[in-house]
Amino acid sequence: MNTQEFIQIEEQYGAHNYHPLDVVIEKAEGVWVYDVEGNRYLDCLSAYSAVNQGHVHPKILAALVEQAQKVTLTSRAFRNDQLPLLYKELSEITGYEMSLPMNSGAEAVETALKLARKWAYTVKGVARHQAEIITATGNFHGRTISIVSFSTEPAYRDDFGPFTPGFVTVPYGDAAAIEAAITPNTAAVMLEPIQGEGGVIIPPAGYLKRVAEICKKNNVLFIADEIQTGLCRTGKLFASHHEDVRPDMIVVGKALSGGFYPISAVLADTKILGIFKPGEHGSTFGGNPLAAAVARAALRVLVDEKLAERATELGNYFMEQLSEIPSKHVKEVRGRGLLIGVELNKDSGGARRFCEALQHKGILAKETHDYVIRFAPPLVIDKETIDWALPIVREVLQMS
Ligand code: IF1
Repeated sequence: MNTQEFIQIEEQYGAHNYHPLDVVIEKAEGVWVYDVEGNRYLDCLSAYSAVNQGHVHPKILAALVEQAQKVTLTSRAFRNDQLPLLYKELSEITGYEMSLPMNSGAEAVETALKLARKWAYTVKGVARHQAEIITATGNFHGRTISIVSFSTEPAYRDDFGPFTPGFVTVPYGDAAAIEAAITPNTAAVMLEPIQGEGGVIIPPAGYLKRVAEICKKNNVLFIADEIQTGLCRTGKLFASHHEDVRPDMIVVGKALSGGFYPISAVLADTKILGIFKPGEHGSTFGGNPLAAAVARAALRVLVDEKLAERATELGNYFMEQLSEIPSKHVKEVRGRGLLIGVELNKDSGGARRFCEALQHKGILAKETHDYVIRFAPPLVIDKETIDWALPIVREVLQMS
């Protein structure tokens, strides 16, 4: 079957909860994906930063195949030989004493929210069911009803009420607004160190550090959602590290498996993660041996291939070159490491048409919030490939 035939079937039988580009991918390797006609594209989305290690990384594939032939799922009613090793290796790599594995990023975010509330009631002494969690405008933390309850994006939130109470939203980037929103019932502040979906929004220098100080001073937990910005994407293991901030909880997902398998986790020290007692939280697939084996291999690739350093070096080069492209459409080029956003002017006609033009020239990029083109290729990209892409991006940004 060809592209149109696949699209026709998808449109008929599948819910239309996305508006994807009309490219039907059949296989992928490294930074390249191939459609059903054999056309090759440079992937500049990395499945929203889930394939930082590159598509179908051989070492992660080998770990998946080897484990899948042994045992894939034991449930947590019993133990398995991969999860303890993942716990240990996550702790050694991230510096957090404990972790709690889940499957999707949203599940891990919900886990962090539940943990913050339980901490508020059992440690801080907040009156039960009065806990408040502060979040930021422009946030994206997942699609569950509790998470969209504090979304400021109408498309993500409207029509899904009634909403979960206990969330306070303040302008992103404004530390004073967070301090002003803190009450005796505040359990936590949850932020993305850089807002990916919000349009690659980088907060003012010192913001994260200031928020961490405010949280410490007010006995409030600082939760960093690093599901998209973490695991080397922005040039450090975690984006929080750009300001030497060590959040009380870090939420990871996506590249934790290199795109092979849904696995996410909450990272924290024992004084926080030790609060959960047996039976209080969990999930059928959470911590399964296949996910754990895949995550162990994915983490090893990040470290062995020095992907954080690579993201810094190649991200700086890519951003520098993009900034030099003269284009009446470009308002700003911004980013950190290989999480880059090109914001277009409001009279540009919107980012979608540029993404479609890029697609027809062999580059897959995704618009976010109508006017930003996100460039986030796998961190295994090389300078030669960036140099191959730049003339194409230039041509597209200079179209009328
Ligand atoms: C979609 C956005 C990105 C995330 C952060 C939690 C989650 C995500 C910072 C939830 C997930 C994905 C979800 C996917 C598209 C994509 C996305 F456009 F939706 F917002 F990346 F920016 N925290 N982001 O970025 O993780 O439950 O999906 O595993 O829902 O359309 P998940």
